[in-house]
Amino acid sequence: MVLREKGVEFETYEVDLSNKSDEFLAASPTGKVPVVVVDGDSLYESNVVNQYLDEVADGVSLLPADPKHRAHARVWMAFADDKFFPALFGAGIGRERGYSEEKISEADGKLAAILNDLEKRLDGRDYLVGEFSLADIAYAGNFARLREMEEKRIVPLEEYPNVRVWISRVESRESYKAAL
Ligand SMILES: N[C@@H](CCC(=O)N[C@@H](CS)C(=O)NCC(=O)O)C(=O)O
Repeated sequence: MVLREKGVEFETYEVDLSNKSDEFLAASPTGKVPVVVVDGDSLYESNVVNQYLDEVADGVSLLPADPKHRAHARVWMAFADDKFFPALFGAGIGRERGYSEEKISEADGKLAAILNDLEKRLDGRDYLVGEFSLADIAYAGNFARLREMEEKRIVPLEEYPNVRVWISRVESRESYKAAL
């Protein structure tokens, strides 16, 4: 999404994460995606990579200009990493991987609290911080998973109308549709 929002041309290569090549493991110290190799140095952690790309590529800036607003964008990026993703993972993949009922219901409760925080934040806002930014992108990678969980009735998205509209707003961007 970042590359497309910035108008950067790129080619896509598939990485088989169930059978990682030596080339990939040499590039990715954590064995995970995303990773960007710049002059032999590997940069990883999606929010770090996204900020790097935003800084080096021309095109519209994906962080607000005002330092305080930038800080808020980073707060919401950290919230995605530290809270949203682990809770979504626990509630979604946890079921597939046979976590105990107790662990799953704990993850469901955490996810509900997190969606509630997002719901409040999005009240009266189109995006998390000002215009569309890296803060929104930090969540978008998991929207498809969230939709699946909605279909399976694991997540009652109708209880979070602001979140629902925000998800649709992000999903309607060309950069999102092209990245799917
Ligand atoms: N916090 C990291 C998470 C990266 C991550 O977990 N990537 C997954 C794909 S979404 C991965 O590469 N998994 C392969 C593996 O763990 O073997 C980030 O945001 O970049």
